[in-house]
Amino acid sequence: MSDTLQTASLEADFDRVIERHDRIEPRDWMPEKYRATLVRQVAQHAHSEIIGMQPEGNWITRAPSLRRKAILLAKVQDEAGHGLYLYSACETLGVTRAELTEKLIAGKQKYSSIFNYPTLSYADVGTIGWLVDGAAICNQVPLCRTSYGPYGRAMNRICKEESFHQRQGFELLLTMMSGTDAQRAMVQESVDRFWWPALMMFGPPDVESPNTAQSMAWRIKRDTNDDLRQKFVDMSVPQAQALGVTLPDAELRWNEERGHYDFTQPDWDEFMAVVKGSGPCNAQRIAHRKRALDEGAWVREAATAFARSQREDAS
Ligand code: FAQ
Repeated sequence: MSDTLQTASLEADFDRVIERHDRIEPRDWMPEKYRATLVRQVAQHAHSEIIGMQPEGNWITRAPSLRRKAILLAKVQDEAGHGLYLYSACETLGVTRAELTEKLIAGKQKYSSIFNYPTLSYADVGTIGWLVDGAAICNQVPLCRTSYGPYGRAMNRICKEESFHQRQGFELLLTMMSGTDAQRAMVQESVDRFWWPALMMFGPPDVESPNTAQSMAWRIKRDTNDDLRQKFVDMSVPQAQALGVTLPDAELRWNEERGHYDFTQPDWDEFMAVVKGSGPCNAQRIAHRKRALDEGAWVREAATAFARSQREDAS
């Protein structure tokens, strides 16, 4: 068979797997652009989990009680674990974790815009759990059915843990909301700051999203950015009412005809600026990641030397 005929037949097999809502596995043939799209999305997702440790990690030494410190430590450790599952999934596509980290530090790969905003009070730990993990769950539950096997399986486990994170954030805010006026004001101020960046997490509006159509056709993404954003708003409004906080959007109201809440779009110019590196914490986040990488070099060298000596002893 000629090369062209063989590629056409492999492509037809690939299309049939996608059509059946089945999984593509690492050793299966896949179009180069499918592979590149997955590397881009999964790497960006992994980097988000790792960089996402920083805003909450900022409060570990200043947690208000031993119980809150233990909860926060466990959550931040979970995010590290999520990053590692996702780097492993990405490595099945023929890239190494070291290459991906290098690209992150060089600004050639992205991470979620949300982590370029600062955490200014302990209420932010609760708001990140409630809104940021809440948005992450909305986005990630459908990704459990993504077409690439290792990514979907990583998402199954991550989603279970993210649901727990969301509940702990809500519980922290609920506790603060039943406290003093100052604590309630702290929660409201935090929600006012995080609401708009949380809406941005789903990516640009569908009409401006260059990747959505192809990623949906390949079933890498299972829903569009706008559909997931709407789902998040619909889910968050009753939760805000239960907490007793006001979401900072005067246009937020139930639309009987649509069966959804109407809401104001976030500032997309701000989103673009943050994605391009001009957010409040972009430089700080990457500098911190680079410092951790440099300071950990001796650990990686020692682990590699130990693994090599074990292999030599065994042979
Ligand atoms: N931030 O065409 P689209 C977490 C980029 S949750 C930065 O719509 P796509 C858990 C996008 O890459 C957060 N950049 O792109 C946690 C593209 O640029 P490129 C992580 C963004 O891929 C909680 C361009 O804009 N979750 O970490 C963002 O089809 C608490 C055009 O956009 C995931 O990554 C953004 N928000 O859709 C951890 C979920 N949005 O690459 C710690 C998986 C878009 O062409 C504490 N990812 N861009 O140069 C996805 O579902 C998708 O990649 C989207 C973007 C929906 C994020």
